[in-house]
Amino acid sequence: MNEPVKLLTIGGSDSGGAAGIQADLKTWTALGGYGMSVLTAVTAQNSLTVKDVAWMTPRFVQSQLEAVLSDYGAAAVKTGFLGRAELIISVSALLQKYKPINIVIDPVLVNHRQQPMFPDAVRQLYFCYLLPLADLVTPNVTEAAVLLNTSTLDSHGKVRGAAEWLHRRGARQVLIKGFREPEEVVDILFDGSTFTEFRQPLINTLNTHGSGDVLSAAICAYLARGDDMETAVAKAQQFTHRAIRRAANWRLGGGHGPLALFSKK
Ligand code: PXL
Repeated sequence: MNEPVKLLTIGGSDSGGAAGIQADLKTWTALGGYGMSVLTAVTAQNSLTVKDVAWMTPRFVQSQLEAVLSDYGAAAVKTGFLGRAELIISVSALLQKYKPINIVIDPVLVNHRQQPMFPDAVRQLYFCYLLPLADLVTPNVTEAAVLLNTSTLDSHGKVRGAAEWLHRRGARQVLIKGFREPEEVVDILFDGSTFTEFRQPLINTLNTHGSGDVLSAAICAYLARGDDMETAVAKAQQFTHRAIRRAANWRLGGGHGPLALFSKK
């Protein structure tokens, strides 16, 4: 029997089902993986706004991680919604204890309207506790700017500089997602010596809620299946692009809707 690869997301629930652990678990199901989830928070959220957040305690996050990693283990792990200092420290401690391979750190710092969601201390803790554990860190352009505490990254040169900086702060590889050009969206990968650009045509739609989560989750799944980083990013970008295209005309809520992660049979 062909066993599925085991994949673990550490992040928040999106009650609207577009982002967060719901995006990760649906992506992994679509790709044939076995998804597990450690919840850091539950959000009350829809296509318009994040209305409320209930945080798990650090002890309970650790307890979930112990349960999963001491038994199932994981072929790849992704972190997402970690907007509290003590949760970042707890997650880092457990990742150092169990040392799973293929750690993807998706530094969720802004909402889908690109507004910062957490206090500044969170940004700094990413450097001390999470970037040194990351096989890949996957900020979007806005999150990379927040991490660097700078204003917009509005040129290829600035994005490349940000990627080098994040690499120097401990991430093995860096993918800066979603640089907008007039006709294309570019994701830029830096492996410590070489930059690789991944391009897709820009799709004119509001329905991109969760697209960053889907991309990083898909990378995680392909890495777990044994692809090298460049191949994993290329396949994941294609998967995400198709999912945006399929849902481009959906109108599920009044604002930014989700992606269509499953193709109709
Ligand atoms: O898309 C990033 C993200 C991830 N996880 C949760 C979120 C968001 C954005 O709002 O709420 C739970």
